[in-house]
Amino acid sequence: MQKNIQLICTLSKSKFKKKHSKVIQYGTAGFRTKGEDLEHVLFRMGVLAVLRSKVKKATIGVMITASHNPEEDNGVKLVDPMGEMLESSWESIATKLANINDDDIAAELNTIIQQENIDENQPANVFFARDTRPSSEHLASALQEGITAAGGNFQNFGLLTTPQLHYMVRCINTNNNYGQPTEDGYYNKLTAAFRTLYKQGNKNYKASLVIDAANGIGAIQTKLLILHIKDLLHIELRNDGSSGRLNHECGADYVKVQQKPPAGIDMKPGTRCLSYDGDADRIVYYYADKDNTFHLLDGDKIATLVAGYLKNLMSDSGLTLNLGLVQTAYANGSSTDYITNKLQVPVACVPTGVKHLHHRALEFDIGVYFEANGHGTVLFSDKATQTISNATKDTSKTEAQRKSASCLLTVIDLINQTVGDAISDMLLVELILSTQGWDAEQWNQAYIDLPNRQLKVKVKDRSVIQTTDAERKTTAPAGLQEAIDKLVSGYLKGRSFVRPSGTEDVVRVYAEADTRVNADKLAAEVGAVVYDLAGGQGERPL
Ligand code: G16
Repeated sequence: MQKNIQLICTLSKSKFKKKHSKVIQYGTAGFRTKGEDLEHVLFRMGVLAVLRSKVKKATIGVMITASHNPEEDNGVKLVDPMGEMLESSWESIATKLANINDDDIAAELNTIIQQENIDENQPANVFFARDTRPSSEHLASALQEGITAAGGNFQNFGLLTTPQLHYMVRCINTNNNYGQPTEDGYYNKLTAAFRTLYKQGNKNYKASLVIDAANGIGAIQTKLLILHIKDLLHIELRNDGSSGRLNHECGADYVKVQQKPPAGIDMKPGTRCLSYDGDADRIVYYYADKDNTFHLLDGDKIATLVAGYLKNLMSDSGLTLNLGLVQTAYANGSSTDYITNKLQVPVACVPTGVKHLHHRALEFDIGVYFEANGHGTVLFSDKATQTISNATKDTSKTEAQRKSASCLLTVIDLINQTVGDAISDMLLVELILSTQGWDAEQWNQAYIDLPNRQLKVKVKDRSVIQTTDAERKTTAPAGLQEAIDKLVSGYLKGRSFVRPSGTEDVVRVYAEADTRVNADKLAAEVGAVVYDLAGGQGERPL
């Protein structure tokens, strides 16, 4: 390894020199910034992935993407052996390594090796993939050189969605028990489960969809999906990357935040439409009713649909597993009421970031987690999977109960349990709607969202905003929380919170209230307070 470190140092001072002094943090979803500022970070993350692989004695994943961010941004995140996000204690290691001067690399690598007790002779293996951003291919080369310089083996999967890369990592580290680590393996697993359970022409359910692929990798991958299910589901692809820019006026984030359809989709009343984000790990649905009014079915609506379905299947199977749902502060107040009071499923609230939701969902036998922005999945504990599997063969159960248990067991195969996955989530939603025989309107009727608004406020240094209570309250700057409380108290059903983004250089503001006008007004007022107390820059929200 010492020879490798020498080579890494040489390359760090020549080909992969740090060309700027900006500090880049391993944030909500890895490193994210302008693509042009990331070359040295990718090289160093190649090296770090090799070290992580040696520590875990397993294949580590690296995904090059900035997901919902604009096309000129890029990013990188490491994926741990079971396809989960990098362990949080390594985030600071990654941040330090990404930011130190070129001359300090050798010393820092030796520190990591010592502190983490790394066996330098342990072989290392890294899986990596990238999204369709113009900068991604070059950054993938830098990553590959980092892996090679550190003496690691690798497999470059080229263009994949983020959740597909997570899936590949889990497959290889479970000796293919989770599935085959190939694109075909992924599609075969998901679509076989879908084919078994899907009810094509049931009641009001129509087997056709329009997908906004955000001009990203989701388009390429959905074309492959279509090859597997074209006899079951008619899919029309929009924003497929042939002309528009990635995430520009399209994609899940745009639709969720703007609460309107993306460019490129001419909504016809009743047609189910959906948007992925740039790397297809998020999904939101929407439709226009007969009066052409736009209705959004976001992550909260997907979570409630899924939790209700799983709860029914468990009850029909005669199983009493501990089912729970995890949300963040962005969850609409009506969704939390509905889950708690109508579905009677316990709800937990955690800070933004899939890693937090995933972690909390592991505490349930079956943990459904979704961010309102459409990022989520379902986790089945080993105990739950075994109990369900036993129930399919349990002769003390009725045939109907065994059949429901088999259905539940098949559903597990449809779900990418490593992380939120737009393609897998879409198949799950379609399966549930087809089983219920519902159109989008019937799905939407479960509860009515409180009007809500999200804003971004640019400030000098977003780290001045400190939060607590799963980001529902601020502790700094002084006076901010009191000011928010005072504003909120003036609105019926008012609720608002602010938090620094972990993926963009902004402070996010969320507000909900009894009417659209009030939600918009509250958001603007809270945004203005943030601007005044936290060093706002540019345009003041009010
Ligand atoms: C990422 C994270 C999500 C998070 C989102 C916004 O999404 O994976 O968990 O909700 O960023 O985070 P923030 O508000 O901190 O900027 P994606 O789809 O961009 O990877």
